Amino acid sequence: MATEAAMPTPADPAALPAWAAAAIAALGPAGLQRWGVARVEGPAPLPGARSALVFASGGPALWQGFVDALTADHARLREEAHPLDAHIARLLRAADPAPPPSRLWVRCAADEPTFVDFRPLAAAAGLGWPSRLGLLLHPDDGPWIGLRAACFTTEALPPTGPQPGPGPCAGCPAPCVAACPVGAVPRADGARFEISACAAHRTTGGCPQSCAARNACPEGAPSRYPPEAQGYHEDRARGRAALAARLGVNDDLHAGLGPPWASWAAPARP
Ligand code: B12
Ligand code: SF4
Ligand code: SF4
Repeated sequence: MATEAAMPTPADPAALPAWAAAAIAALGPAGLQRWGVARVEGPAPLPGARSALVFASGGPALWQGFVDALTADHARLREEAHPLDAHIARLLRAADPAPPPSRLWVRCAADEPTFVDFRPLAAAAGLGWPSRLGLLLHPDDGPWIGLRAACFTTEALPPTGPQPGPGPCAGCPAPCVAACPVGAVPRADGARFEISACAAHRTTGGCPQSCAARNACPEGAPSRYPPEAQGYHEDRARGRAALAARLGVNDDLHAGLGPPWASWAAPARP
């Protein structure tokens, strides 16, 4: 799938079809408040797709809504293998309950059967810049943005991206480099994040609760996820257990379910 973004235009839901404006209005208050439109060219998960409306969560709002939902209904934690992904799937279904064949929602989730490489797509939709950390940096949320879903549509929607200029890494003293204990974040401009160094460290117990390099980035500091959310994302098994204990949920059905550590040990590089 090739994507191409036009010059930046103001992100105005009123310029979009009613279903898209309604989805933006419904998802924003739930913490999926960052969105943008990328032009799609070439193969895509939906044949004939011309645009993708991309949704992301900025800062801790999505996590807070998720915890509120679990607090109201403990079964959502106990019975779901991937409760945050299931929470987002519910939000998307409510926002667009009966999509016609001309549009297809693809989630960025552990249990999503359709793979989309979300970082380039989100960058094309104007949701941020590439960074030394390997993560997309949002203008307000910095690295504290989670890419959650894209709705591919055969309609040609007005594109919103990309962000102008090189982004915040240009000229930054790069505290992220020194913060990483194993040198996974490259000092050299343009070099790739060393996922294998990070993976080797983590598979032997390093950085169990949070990524020091991500936390050292000054961009979007007020949007940093709370420690509980960082723990859940970094080590699902431990983070999930901590969440269940705090909420008083019996987590016997999926205890020990964690991230796919094998993919850290042997990252799928082309
Ligand atoms: C597999 C995966 C991993 C693997 C990495 C394997 C690998 N090959 O690198 C592991 C498990 C190690 C991992 C770790 C993490 N991940 Co991860 N991961 C993914 C996943 C599921 C697919 C990525 C992928 O394999 N793409 C395909 C391969 C071919 O791409 P690639 O070789 O890495 O890179 C190509 C392009 O993507 C491009 N590119 C690479 N990096 C970037 C960055 C930007 C900004 C752009 C524009 C382009 C670009 O260059 C390459 C050209 O071929 C995505 C979700 C998704 N579906 O996109 C999340 C995702 C990338 N991960 C994410 C995060 C947050 C993390 C972690 C911080 C862990 C965590 N707490 O969640 C760490 C940090 C990794 C780091 N600093 O880079 C977020 C990033 C959000 C953001 N702001 O950018 C994503 C988008 C998930 C999400 N829901 O938001 N991840
Ligand atoms: S600390 Fe600076 S160099 Fe590192 S990712 Fe953040 S903005 Fe980029
Ligand atoms: S998780 Fe740890 S090893 Fe990996 S990039 Fe972050 S600080 Fe470095």
